[in-house]
This record gives sequence, structure tokens and C-alpha cells, in this order.
Amino acid sequence: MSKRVAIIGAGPSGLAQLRAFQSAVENGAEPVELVCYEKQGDWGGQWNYTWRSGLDENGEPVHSSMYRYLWSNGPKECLEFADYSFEEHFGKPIASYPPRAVLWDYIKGRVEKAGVRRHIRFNCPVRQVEYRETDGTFLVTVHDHDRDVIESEVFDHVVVASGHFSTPNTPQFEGFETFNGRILHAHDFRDALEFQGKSLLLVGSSYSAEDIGSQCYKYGVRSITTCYRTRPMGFDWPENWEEKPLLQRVDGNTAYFADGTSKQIDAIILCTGYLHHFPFLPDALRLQTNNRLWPLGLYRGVAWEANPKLFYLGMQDQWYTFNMFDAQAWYVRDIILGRITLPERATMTADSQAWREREETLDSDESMIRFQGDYVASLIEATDYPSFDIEGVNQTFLEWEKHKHEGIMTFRDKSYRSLMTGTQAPPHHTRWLDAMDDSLEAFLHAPSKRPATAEV
Ligand code: FAD
Ligand code: NA7
Repeated sequence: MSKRVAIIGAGPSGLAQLRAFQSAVENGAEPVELVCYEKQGDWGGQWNYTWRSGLDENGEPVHSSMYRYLWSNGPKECLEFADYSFEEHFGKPIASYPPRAVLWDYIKGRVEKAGVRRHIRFNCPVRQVEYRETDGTFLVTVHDHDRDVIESEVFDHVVVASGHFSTPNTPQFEGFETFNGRILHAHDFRDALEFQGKSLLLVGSSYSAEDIGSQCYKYGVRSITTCYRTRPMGFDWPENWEEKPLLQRVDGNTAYFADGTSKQIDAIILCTGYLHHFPFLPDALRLQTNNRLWPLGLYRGVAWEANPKLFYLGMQDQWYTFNMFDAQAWYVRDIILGRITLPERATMTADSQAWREREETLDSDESMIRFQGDYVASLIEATDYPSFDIEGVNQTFLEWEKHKHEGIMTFRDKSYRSLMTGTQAPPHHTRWLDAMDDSLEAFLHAPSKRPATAEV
């Protein structure tokens, strides 16, 4: 009887797992039985935008932290799939920083081609995973909202691909209860136009603060103040954007900061990151970590050392994204297919510890990028995932960093060379700051020129 594998989540990681198995079968492997449970009504994970926040149509916590007008915050050349290029998908080279809809289309293109949608059960949040010592199987319990039934099935393996940028980390600051404006977490931010003409305070100094602030700047916010706990982002901000040390308290509409300064603000967005949250897993199977490059307990970043029939994908902090999820999914696939044999637990733990020790020495963006690049390379070496120029990707990340420091509002106008096809991306037809329509159609087609008026 073929093995049964449950995949939790049909975002980029879960879809990578489906594609990995389909690719093995295409190359002659015996099929395994795959069931991918997805709590949303469609695939693509974070890239599947919803206007909803709070609870979804089924009463489940909304997964998406995605906002309208999001454009990739890194070059697409760094996340390109090695087995499905942007050029193959769009039939032509496209610019380096696509908006969300374009990336979603790209993610979908590969799995539509692979024909794996039939394995996915949509509107099916996983409620519980139980490991049964008696026969070494997992009992997975889900709520199928389409049929409104709660049911359980037995699997040999479980792959957790439920993402970790969905459950907000929401610190409290003095005076929040009586603040006279809106307070929200980045998870619930949707449309920058809501903040047009307002003075906005963003707490946090990482991607969400940078991206949401840039969005709001683009769509006409009056002023932006970001505040940091550890260190400032340090970009050359536009003149209505100020960076301050951490918020201490708010009083009415006044925010007070650690340097003794204060500022009038209309709204606060907590860009304070996310929690790894797995309410469906018992303690013995549950990864507990903050957002970092090397969470402990996962051999090669994927196999749950305490019970390596269970796997996690995409649980690391991310420089690399889509092609790292692929590298992980191919590796997990090969463990499940018996092509890779896992060592004893003590050896797995020692290996993870060595990666952790190296992670703890990382002191610059460059060292972190190289660390993750080495990790991706080490996985790819072990499987038949198409090899690609990791050092080239590292270099592209470094160029991107340089471009951000040259101009935080202009870096999205730059272009890079594909490490998969060698093609240099064309510049986008419109500067990012002026590109207000971020639909797929507007991105792919230059605006038509108005016909010249006839001379009289
Ligand atoms: P997700 O995309 O989060 O997908 C997880 C899936 O699991 C979801 O579909 C969810 O519904 C499902 N799920 C969760 N719980 C359950 C359950 N109990 N049962 C069933 N299904 C469940 N990366 C980039 O490369 N470039 C960017 O520009 C970029 N921008 C980002 C912007 C935002 C606002 C966020 C939040 C992330 C961004 N990322 C970006 C990182 C992004 O997380 C990854 O690109 C990618 O989406 C991660 O894929 P994933 O499949 O691991 O997780
Ligand atoms: P990150 O990258 O995990 O960053 C979280 C930020 O929040 C970081 O600056 C933290 O500061 C800050 N933080 C966390 N807790 C607090 C408290 N209590 N007080 C003040 N500041 C705090 O999350 P992001 O949301 O920015 O990015 C995650 C993903 O979403 C990423 O892939 C993006 O593309 C979108 P620290 O530096 O730890 O002091």
C-alpha cells in the first residue's frame, strides 16, 4: 500500500511539496497518496489577497497579512523557481519587482501545469494532529467547512506548511486603551488609502514597518514616524518620515518616545512581527521558536528531530523564499521516498546545533544571506532539484541592499539578471512611486500612449 502524506497549507511551501512529489512521479517514482488541507478557499497562502481581516467567512482567523498595493520587497530573481522561470510563465522577460497579483499568478502557473490542485481540500482547517505510538501513524482531524463536518484520517507522514507570518505579535504600550485613534497590527493592514492625510506611527523596524510605511508614503500619508526597539532601519527617508527610538507611552493623541521627544499622531500600526503558532499540534510535535534563521529541533531545517515522520517547511526567517521552500520540499520528499536516510537523533541534533552555532555568529546582512544560501545549497546537493547559481542569488541580494541604501523609494525601479535563464530583466514601464495601478494587466502592459491630437 502506498504511503499517505498530509500537507497542512497550500501556500508556496505546501505547493512546493505537491510539486516535488509530482516531479518524482513524472520521473518514474511510485506515487504516494497526498492530501493537502488548506483552510482558505484558494491556494497561494499569503499571496492570495483578501479584503477580510479578523475572522473569515467560516469564522476562522484570517490567515492573510497581505495588503493591497504590495510589490515584491526583494528582486524576483532571488525567489525564482529553478524548474519554472518567470520567462516561461509570462512568455517574456518582466521587470524585477512585481506586484502581488503577478507573483500569485506565477506561483499558480507552476502548480496548474503540474496538475496538483486535485490533491487539495479547500476550506479545511486542520484542527488536530495526533501521533499514535501503537502503529506509528498520525490521526489528522479537520473541519471541512464546505460539508460542515469534522473528520479524521490516518497518515504515515505530516508536513506542516502553515506559514509563520499570520498570528500577530501585539505588544501593549501605556495609554493604548485611551488612544483617540485606530490601533492595528500589520496583519490587519489592507489599504494605504485609509491613512491618506494622516500622521502615522509604526512600531517596529523590519520589513513590515518599511513596506507599510513606503506604501502609505506613496498613497499620500501626511507623516510617518517609525520607532525601533533595537536599531533603526537607517535608510535615507523622505522628509515627512522620521525614525525614533521606541515608543514609551501615548496620551490622547500624543506619542512619547525613549529619547524624550513626542509627536501628535492619528493612528498606530504595530509592525512587531508574528508568532509561530500551531494550535493543531500537541507539545511533543510543536515547534517553539521566534523568527530566526535557525530554529532548533529541525534536522536540516525540516525534519522534526523528536519524531522525524513529521516535517516543517518554511519556518525560518526568510531572505530566500520560494526556491528555499522548493529545496526543503524536495529534501522532505526524498526522506519520505526513502532516498535519503536520516541519521540517529543525536547526530541530527548535533548537526542542527552546529548550524545554530554558526547562526549565532552572524553579524551582518551579508553573513545572514550567505548562511541561508549555504543552507539552500546543502539541501539542493542532496536531491534532483535543478541546481542554480546560489552565489549569484547572494550577489543579487547584496545589490538589492545597496540599491535600498541608495534610495528607499527608488530601489524597486532597478533590474537584475535571472540566475535561471540568464536574461536581464527590462526596467518597468513606470516608476514604482508613480505606478498606482498594481493589477497584473497594468504591470505586464505599458500604458497605451494617447494618440497625438491632430494639428490644426
Ligand atoms: P503562507 O504563504 O503563509 O501559507 C500558509 C498556508 O497554510 C496558507 O494558505 C494558510 O491558509 C494555510 N494554513 C494555515 N493554518 C492552517 C490550518 N490549520 N489548516 C489548513 N491550512 C492552514 N516573501 C517574498 O519572497 N517577497 C515578498 O515581497 C514578501 N512579502 C511579504 C509580505 C507580507 C505582508 C508577508 C506576510 C509575507 C511576505 N513574504 C514575502 C514572505 C511570505 O511569507 C512567503 O513569500 C510565503 O508566502 C511563505 O509561504 P508559506 O507557504 O510557508 O506560508
Ligand atoms: P520581523 O522581521 O520579525 O520583525 C519584527 C519587528 O518588530 C522587529 O523590528 C522587532 O524589533 C519588532 N518588535 C517585536 N516585538 C517588539 C516589541 N515588543 N516592541 C517593539 N518592537 C518589537 O517581522 P515583520 O513583520 O517586519 O516581517 C515579517 C515578514 O512579513 C517578512 O517576510 C515581510 O516580508 C513581511 P527587534 O529588532 O527584535 O528589536
